[in-house]
Amino acid sequence: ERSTSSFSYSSYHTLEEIYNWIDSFVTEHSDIVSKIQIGQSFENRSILVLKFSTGGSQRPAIWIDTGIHSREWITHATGIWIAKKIVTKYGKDPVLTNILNAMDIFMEIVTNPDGFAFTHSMNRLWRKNKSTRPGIFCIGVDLNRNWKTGFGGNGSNKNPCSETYHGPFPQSEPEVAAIVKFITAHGKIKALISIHSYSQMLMYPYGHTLEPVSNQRELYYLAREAVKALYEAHGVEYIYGSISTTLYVASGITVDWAYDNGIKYAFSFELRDTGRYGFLLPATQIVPTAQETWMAIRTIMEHTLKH
Ligand code: ING
Ligand code: ZN
Repeated sequence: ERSTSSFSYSSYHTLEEIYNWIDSFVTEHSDIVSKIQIGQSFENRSILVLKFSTGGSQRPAIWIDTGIHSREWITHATGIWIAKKIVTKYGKDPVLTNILNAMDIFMEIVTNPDGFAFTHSMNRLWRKNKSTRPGIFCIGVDLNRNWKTGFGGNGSNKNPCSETYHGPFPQSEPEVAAIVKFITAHGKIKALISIHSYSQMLMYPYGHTLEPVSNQRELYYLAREAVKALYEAHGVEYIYGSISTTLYVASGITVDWAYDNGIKYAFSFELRDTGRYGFLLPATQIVPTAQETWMAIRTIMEHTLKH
């Protein structure tokens, strides 16, 4: 793939295709996008982040990650479409333009590259990463149970064979440690959006406890606004609320860590659908899913900019 003009935004792609697209994309939009390698996966693949910036030095920023669970293919595809949307609409969409004139946006499209490669080669429904440890016969840690906040608590599993295995210690996995290091060093991430599928939900912390966060009312009203904007795109209904009260208790998750590390706008999406196709969402739904998700993310970004 030498240019993004031949890339299909309405198809699912392999890791190699996505990494080639990233290289073409940053070359074609070098005025606004750059590529940062924040680390390496367990199997030594590059962990890449796209940085969207219109200047300044280390502006406050918004973080978006997709694909932390490798089988959730709609999330990578949505991230790619949104990246393209951002470069296309800067200078045209006044809301996005205001955001990018004051803040940077970071996007990690393939947050679990080893797992993603495995979903193409061996097991389409692989969720965890691919780490192995001496004396442990099952493979992989759930990267959405490996964060320090609430590590090892309810809704995570100490059995390495479990789909929600939390790993041997907090941030044991290079894919998680790389993000922790990057976000901590940056120091000015104001919003974090971690994208999963499926179930059609928009949620905020906490996951590890039923206790409400200090700005829970603000997050509730912002989620309502974002879900309304999403609905207006294609009439798809999302439910919203805290993770623990809306979905289930889950510990050691990305957004709880983000929140307790000063990122007061921390959200997690569960994209389409509600189970008809589940993780195997037809590619015909990529663009509509991305369009509606973008409207919700834009709402969250706009609020973050104003506060
Ligand atoms: N479900 C998520 C999981 O990790 C989730 C639900 C999302 C929990 C965000 C906590 C935070 O169990 C899927 N489908 O991955
Ligand atoms: Zn997930």
